Amino acid sequence: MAGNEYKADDIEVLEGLDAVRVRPGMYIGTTGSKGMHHLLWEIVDNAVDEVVNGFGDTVEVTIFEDNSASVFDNGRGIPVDVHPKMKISGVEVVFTQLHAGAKFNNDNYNFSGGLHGVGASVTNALSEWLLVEVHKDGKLYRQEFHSPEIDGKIKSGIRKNEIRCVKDTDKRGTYVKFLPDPRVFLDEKFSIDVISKRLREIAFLNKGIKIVLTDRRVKPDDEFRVFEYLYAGGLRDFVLFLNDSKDKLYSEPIFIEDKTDKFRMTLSFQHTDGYTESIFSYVNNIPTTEGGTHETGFKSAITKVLNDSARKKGFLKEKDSNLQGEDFREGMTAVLAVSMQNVQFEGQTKTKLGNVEVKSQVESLVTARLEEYFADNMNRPTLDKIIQKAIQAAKVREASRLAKEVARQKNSMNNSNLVGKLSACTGRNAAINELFIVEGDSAGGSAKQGRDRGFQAILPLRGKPLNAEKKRIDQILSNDEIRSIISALGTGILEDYDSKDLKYDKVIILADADQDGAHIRAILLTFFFRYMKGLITDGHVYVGMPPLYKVSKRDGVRYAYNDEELKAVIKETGKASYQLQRYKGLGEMNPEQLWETTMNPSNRSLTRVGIEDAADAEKIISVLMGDAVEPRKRYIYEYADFNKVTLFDTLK
Ligand code: 1YM
Repeated sequence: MAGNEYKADDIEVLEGLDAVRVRPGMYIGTTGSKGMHHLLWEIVDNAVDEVVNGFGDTVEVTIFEDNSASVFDNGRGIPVDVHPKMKISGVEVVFTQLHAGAKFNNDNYNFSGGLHGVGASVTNALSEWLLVEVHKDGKLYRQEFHSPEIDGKIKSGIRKNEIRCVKDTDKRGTYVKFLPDPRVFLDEKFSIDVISKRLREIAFLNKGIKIVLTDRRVKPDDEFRVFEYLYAGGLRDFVLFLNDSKDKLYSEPIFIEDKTDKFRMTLSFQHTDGYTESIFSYVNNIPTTEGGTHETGFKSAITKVLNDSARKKGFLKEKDSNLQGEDFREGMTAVLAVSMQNVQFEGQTKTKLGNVEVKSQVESLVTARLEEYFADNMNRPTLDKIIQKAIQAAKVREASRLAKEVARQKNSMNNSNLVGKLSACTGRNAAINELFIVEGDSAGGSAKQGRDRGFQAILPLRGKPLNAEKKRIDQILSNDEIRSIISALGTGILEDYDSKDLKYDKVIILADADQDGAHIRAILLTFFFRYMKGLITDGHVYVGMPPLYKVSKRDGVRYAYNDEELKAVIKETGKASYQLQRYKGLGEMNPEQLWETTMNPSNRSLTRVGIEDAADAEKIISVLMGDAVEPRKRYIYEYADFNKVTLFDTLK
């Protein structure tokens, strides 16, 4: 360090506000847009504090053409008298001393004091100029600050003049106007979107206060843009606002407000018929986007209260297990705000409340007030709707768990008893193997005996499978018929569907040629369409066509698959006598006949099922197989009778 030794004199001692300019990041995070807006929030916070504490009722914010901003509140006005120790005005203390704030005592809690704010002095330090006007006791006082460059160095936020009374006034309150220093923030400009959003949020969080925002940066002859926010309902209005475009489960948001001496909590929530959970939480008006102990307390309280109610009201029986918190929160929009002292922020972005005691505070407040709310019979319909929705959510949750389990087990399902019904084929070549899904046990028996067991497997269906269009996934997946189909095919379902694991090249539906058979076909096709679409789009699904008639003559037997064929066969017979049998179902055929007419690849007639237009198929399925009766009637009336309607295009 030769010739470069430090002396005490070289050590620069940065006084007060100059330190802010050297390391602005330490005080406002960035010198970008966010940091510049922070200057405004410091002043807004002081104004809002004053109004929230009951002095005055209005905060006015104005953005000017030169990117300066002003804030006015009609409260008491910052003290203008000389501070006994500092020998400067109260205003000067507030704007030049880091972390200056009002003194707090037990009668005078200020929840936000010194918590989020770094203080109005930081705004002054990073402004080119700042003006304060205090309307107090009939007088208007004014003091100005600026940051001039002196001897090549910027002096930050020094006073331009002592505070002085400039005239009489009949107003009350504090007006602060400042210009963010372009030497710090370069070309950054105030964003009316950012500011209006935050001011609206503050208005929601502090019911009854009026906030007026004016943007004066408009072309000369335009009207200024003015926004006014005042919410008598506070968080209740916030929730209604958030749910505005949604379908609500009940019209009146639940609203809870409570305070102990050092802790205040406000909560409002309302369920929509959607599935997303949106919880917004705040501490001292600051968003806690990462959540924290207040949210945890809120969540455990509603889970407990609603589970207890569900049991008490008989929605949950003794043997039923509790619903989970996420079930109760499905579709819920909630806003939770707490005000407290000594806040500890944690998390990646320091937006998570860390104070452990808050969990139990919120939990017991919410529990007590919610129990009270739901004890009122007037609120019973709301309670019922919330619980019913949660029960539904739990079923869906259980169903997706099941679906995943089915998918996971898809390869090991061979061993499960479900496949007991399946008569597997002996060959292992998936490229030629065929699975016949056969309506009824007796036809299944014939098919089993008549088949070529080398490549043909038989799965008899006992009853009708569930209609995938009408039942929830959990019901569908607990249906035996459906489960045996899934396990026989091996592919898994839905997002787990994997064509690589398909064990058959052809999946052939064999049902009777009557109304019931048509219904079973439609149900199976609907299931494949909803749960294994690839099976259809890849052309693996076929409909088997059993004959409708058997014509026995002396020289042998002929089969006819429809009325036209029957006519032709009878014509061929000429004058010879014949015996005609009309099959009423597959079960009337013996194994040999079934093989000959329907299963033998060289004689049979199969119809391949395809989808020409998926969206169209979607629509048709939901109309034909769904719940709504009217559209189905209309469709059938317009197009065909149900039996003949082709659910899908059939590709020969
Ligand atoms: C446009 C910004 O700063 N309003 C404001 C600030 C104060 C008071 C009133 C106030 C507070 C108290 C007593 C008190 C502040 N005063 C101080 C300090 N609007 C704006 N309105 N009298 C007036 O809290 O006891 C800090 S902020 F420290 F001087 F008391």
